[in-house]
Amino acid sequence: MTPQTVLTIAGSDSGAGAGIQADLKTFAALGAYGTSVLTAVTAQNTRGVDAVLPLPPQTVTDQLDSVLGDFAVRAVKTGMLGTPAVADAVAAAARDGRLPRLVVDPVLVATSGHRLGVVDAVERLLPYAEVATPNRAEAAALTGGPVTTVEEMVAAAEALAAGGPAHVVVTGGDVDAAGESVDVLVSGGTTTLLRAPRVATRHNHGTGCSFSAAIAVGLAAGHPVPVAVAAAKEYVTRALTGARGWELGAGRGPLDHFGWSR
Ligand code: PXL
Repeated sequence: MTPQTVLTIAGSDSGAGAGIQADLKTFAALGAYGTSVLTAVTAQNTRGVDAVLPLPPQTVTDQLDSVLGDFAVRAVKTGMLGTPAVADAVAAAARDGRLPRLVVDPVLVATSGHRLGVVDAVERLLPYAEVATPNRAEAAALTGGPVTTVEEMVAAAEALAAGGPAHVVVTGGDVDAAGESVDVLVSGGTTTLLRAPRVATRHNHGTGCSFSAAIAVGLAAGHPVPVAVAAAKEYVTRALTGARGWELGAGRGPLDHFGWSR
């Protein structure tokens, strides 16, 4: 059977733990056919980001035209956009209705501290998102308030949902919640806490990328947002668990994307 086609619009991670590489692995692990539009090239490994080259907006538009002109793309996710000009190019495609079932992962800063995007750029795209998936730091940057507790995650998710995307998940894999990873989903006016056991590992590089990519696969299959989000959380928990004993690089290593199928 022909797989559903999904598209990631994101940056390249040369260490292949996050970005385009994490997205394509997630798509493949979950049975979708992944296409990719690169927004930037990063030089990085498990220890951090060493250099970033944003691509020209026209190069992004050219890739979008090539992919969307040929493939029946069912769902799209965006990750690192890099510059406001690239965000504008992507937002123009969204405005024209060319990016179905859009998941926006508002990537702003790598865990290593390297800046990968600006709030201004992300805000240009958020109004077109069906689902937005900020982590706590990104939710704080977008709402202007601290997001350190589950209560603040709820407030931030509700504030973001009021201003654009129909569905918002604020991820809190790192929130202090008694050994649990808690995400907050606001969907159709209803707020839900999604809980999973916290996986004790430093190999969590690319968790956010993989989560939003997995949501896009669920949406491409036609699932409602809450179903796609719950399945994505299960997938990421499994991928984190699989990589606990891995030794790939000296820093924060990648997830076990294909543990799902083993
Ligand atoms: O996890 C956010 C992210 C997204 N995209 C790229 C990245 C990172 C984090 O390092 O490198 C390319």
